[in-house]
Amino acid sequence: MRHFSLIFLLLLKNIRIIGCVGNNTKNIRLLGLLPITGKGWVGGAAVKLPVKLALEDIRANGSILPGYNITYDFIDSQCSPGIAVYRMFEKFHTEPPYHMVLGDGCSTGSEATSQVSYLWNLTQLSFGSSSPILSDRTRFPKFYRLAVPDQKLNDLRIHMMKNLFNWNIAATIHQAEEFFSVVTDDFVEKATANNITLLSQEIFMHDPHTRVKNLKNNDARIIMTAMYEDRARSVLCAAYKEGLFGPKIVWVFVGWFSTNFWLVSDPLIDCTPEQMALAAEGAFLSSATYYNPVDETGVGGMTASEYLKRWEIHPDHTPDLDPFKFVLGQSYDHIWMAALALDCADKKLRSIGHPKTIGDFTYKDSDIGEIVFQCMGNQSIIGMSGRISFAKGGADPDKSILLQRIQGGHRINLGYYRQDTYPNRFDWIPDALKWKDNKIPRDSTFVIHKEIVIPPTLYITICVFAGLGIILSFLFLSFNIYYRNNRNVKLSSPNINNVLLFGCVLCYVTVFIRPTENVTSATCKARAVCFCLAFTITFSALFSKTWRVYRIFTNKKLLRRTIKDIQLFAIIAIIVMLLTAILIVWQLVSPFQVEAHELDFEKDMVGNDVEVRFFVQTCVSKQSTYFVWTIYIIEGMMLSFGAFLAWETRHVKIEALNDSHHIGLCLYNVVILSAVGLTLSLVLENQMVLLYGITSGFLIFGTTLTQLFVFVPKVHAVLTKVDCSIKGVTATANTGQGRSQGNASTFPASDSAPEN
Ligand code: ABU
Repeated sequence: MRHFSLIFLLLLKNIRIIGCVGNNTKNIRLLGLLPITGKGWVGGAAVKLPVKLALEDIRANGSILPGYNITYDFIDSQCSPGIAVYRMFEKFHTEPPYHMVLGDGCSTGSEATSQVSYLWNLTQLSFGSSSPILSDRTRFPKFYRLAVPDQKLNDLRIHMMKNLFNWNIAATIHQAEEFFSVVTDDFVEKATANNITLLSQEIFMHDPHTRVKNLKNNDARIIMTAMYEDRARSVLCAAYKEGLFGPKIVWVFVGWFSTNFWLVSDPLIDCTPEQMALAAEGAFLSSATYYNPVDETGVGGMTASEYLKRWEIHPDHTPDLDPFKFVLGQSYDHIWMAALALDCADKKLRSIGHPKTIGDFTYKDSDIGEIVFQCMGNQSIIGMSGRISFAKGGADPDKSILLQRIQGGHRINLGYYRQDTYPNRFDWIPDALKWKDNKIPRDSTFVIHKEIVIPPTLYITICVFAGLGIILSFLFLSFNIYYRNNRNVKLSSPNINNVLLFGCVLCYVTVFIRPTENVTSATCKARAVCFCLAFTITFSALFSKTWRVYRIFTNKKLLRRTIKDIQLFAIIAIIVMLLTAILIVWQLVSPFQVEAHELDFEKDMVGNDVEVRFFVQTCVSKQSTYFVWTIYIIEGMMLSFGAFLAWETRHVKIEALNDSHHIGLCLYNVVILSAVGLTLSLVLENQMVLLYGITSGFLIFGTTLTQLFVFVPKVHAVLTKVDCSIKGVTATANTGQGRSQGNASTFPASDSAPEN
């Protein structure tokens, strides 16, 4: 029984072979890998009709593969590497040998299948895969394609940025796939070589929202993308939500997405079609030319436009596949390329007297496989998608690049980047490009830096008050000099009061020196020195006089001894020299420099295209903290000590030291104003105008008050001719230490009055 079966099978086999030989027709078997369902690029179904038309034309031609019957079989690769490889293997193991693999339409599928198809000695030709890595002959030894690899689109993108629209800043975002990483790396390399600044390079796997947000935060305007169209939809939806769309934002996608890819319904997208349309409007698309731009007759005896008409009226044509119309030319052409390469191989085999013809090919025939591979590399045709040949034996065709833009909700052809010319040039389609309001978007927010200056009205007002203060100082100085022999003046140490007036004038002068606006290191030094010395001189004059009162009334011996002005001058000189020394060391160690300081919180937007950033010019010294705080501490200690002395002598009434009471008031005044001024200067550090206004106000107010406290009583006394008797002067001291115990004591003014 077993023998019977065997004989039966052998008979059957012989019958098939005989049958084949009998009608003298061998099959040339092509296996198509079409991504029809799945994710990524799923336009495989659109390839079927062009394949059918091409096979009809080749058969009708009669001179290609004569005596053979060309067949085309396909699998749905689902744009998935695993499924593509699995289904291809299945075909290899269950079907008679194929002569060529045609596909995949997806790069991910082509990458997986072409790494193994060559092991079956098969040449593989893809109509549509555009991943740059497929050009690598070491990884994909027998792979060809009709699609231009996406990195070649980068040349157009760079040309567009530099030469067409003068954009020098861009950002990138790509899907995490080797395909898209390589395209993006290529763009980054070319951009860097062309001095294009890259704001950020975003990568995402699934949800691009945070990456899109980052683009927005980086103020990206020109954004180069590399991704499949399902991810492009997610990106646009995220862009809509983030507000990263509109006439000022330029998205650049690849052109091989389906025609209205942004409107394709997608369960993963929660944006309405209207929102997607808004986000996509104005986006650019770059791709290889889909159809021969030259109106010439190609293979099949027709022009590209004739071919399209034929396709359109064909009974098998279904409009639902129109979004993938761009693949029609390449799909038609790749069948011709395959047939011509196999025809070439057949002729070659016959010419070299090979025992086998192409029809006898098995997967073990590496020599035939090599001949087919060589023949494919040598093909050159005028196809429906353009002139096709493979550059220098490489995997890729040379083609012009088409630039499109979504305008008014439609993809509009703008022009062609000619890579066949030297230098490469861009041929515009007249009047195709329409910018909103005829304005080319900027590559970044235009930033205007504006210096914050002290408003002239404020400055003039302050200067007027300071000027009046100076006049007042000079009036008091004149009074002091004129009435120097008047006892009221004489008894109040007029020389020390002159020093006080000098300090006051310096205080007023300080406010004339603006802390910002055209500052130089000299102005920085002048302001610091002026203010520091002004304060020190004024205060030390007050302090020294208070100290004298305190000394006299806390030391009985001194009652009969004169504390001379020279001693007070010595105190002033010591304090001033100490502060001067600190200032000198400060400027030697860490001199002032002028720095522009940008104020983050001070920004104005003009539209969303121009940003005005405000800055102030400030005096900066690296070690200023140490010196400033040393000065604060010294002045603070003196202020505290002075206030203490004034408090201790608050009940003293000495007509001989006739202004002691007022000096005390001045000290309190200085203490309070200094404390408030210091606090405000720390709080308002970055608010230059406010700080200038407040500190100047405090300075003018405090200085004027000091002058008035000291001089008004004297002027009043002199003008009203109050006799400053030196007899019967009463002095009352409350030291708080029980030294005078509040006792009143009298003393001869001539003993204690500090006459000069
Ligand atoms: N035919 C569209 C290209 C997509 C891809 O290479 O995967």
